[in-house]
Amino acid sequence: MTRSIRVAAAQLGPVARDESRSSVVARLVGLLGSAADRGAELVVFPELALTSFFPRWWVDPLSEADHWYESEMPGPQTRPLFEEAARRKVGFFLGYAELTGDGHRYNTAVLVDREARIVAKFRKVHIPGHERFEARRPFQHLERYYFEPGPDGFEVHDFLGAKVGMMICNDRRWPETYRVMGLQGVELILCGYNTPVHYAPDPSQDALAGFHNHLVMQAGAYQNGTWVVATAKGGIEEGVDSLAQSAIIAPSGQIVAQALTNADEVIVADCDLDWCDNYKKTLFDFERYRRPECYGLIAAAPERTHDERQQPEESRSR
Ligand code: ING
Repeated sequence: MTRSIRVAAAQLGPVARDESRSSVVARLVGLLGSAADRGAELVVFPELALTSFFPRWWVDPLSEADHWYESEMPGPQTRPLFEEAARRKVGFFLGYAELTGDGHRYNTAVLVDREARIVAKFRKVHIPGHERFEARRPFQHLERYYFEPGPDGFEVHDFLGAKVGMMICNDRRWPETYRVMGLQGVELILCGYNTPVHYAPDPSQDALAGFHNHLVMQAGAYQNGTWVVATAKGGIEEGVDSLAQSAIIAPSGQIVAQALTNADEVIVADCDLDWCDNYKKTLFDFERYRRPECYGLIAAAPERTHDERQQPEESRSR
């Protein structure tokens, strides 16, 4: 009897700046219903799924951005999604901007089980973009102004009979993301992203946005013997062309399902979890083949010279 889980990526098209939470939640409920109708047990929504990608705009003082964040999850406006998920017995991954009671701001995702209980929370580790307004950019990417880096790293959870991990957007570009979860036996990594096609620091990368998106996730999946389900908020959102291309990727690195549009769209695949061992127990048998004694540089703090190298520093508080 193979261990299999039917997973959906519920891609969002653009969310307008003035679109209400309840309007967006209605879209999420509709997508979850379609996924459930197709037998999905788990639905993956995008990063910052409840609002327009607000880091494209500068506001000062920062408190003027508070309305983009959730201070409770679920709250009155997101509860309908939790209720529908419980009614349909479907788990989900939801990305949103989190404002904690003690004033911390994170780019966050929650993992919610089939009874609509939050079983895990992940806070984005790699925060891309810049800290202050940069006039020369056609649009801003101020994630480093709006979010602190997540302090907890990458965890793997026993969920729906699988070992499930989470990452958000830029995290998917860093090989360490996958390997830290791979070393914990991850079999299914869930991801949401908002990726502008235009990359102001090097526009030559624009034409490669789709290639780079799938490249990093196919490599991460294969090199760690894990499934990856990655869901975009895509399309032209407030004038910014954002990559769609949501995908479900097998431990072989093959793309088994991919979104065809830049709009709201559900894709579904049966993820055979036993397929992971085809790679974990052969090529990537970490116990047998890894050489961690040769990898110290990877976790060393950059400013350490060779003879000063010590244990990796604690993650810096902001
Ligand atoms: N977005 C981007 C990402 O890593 C980015 C940052 C934008 C990278 C454009 C490259 C090009 O996909 C987020 N939200 O991390």
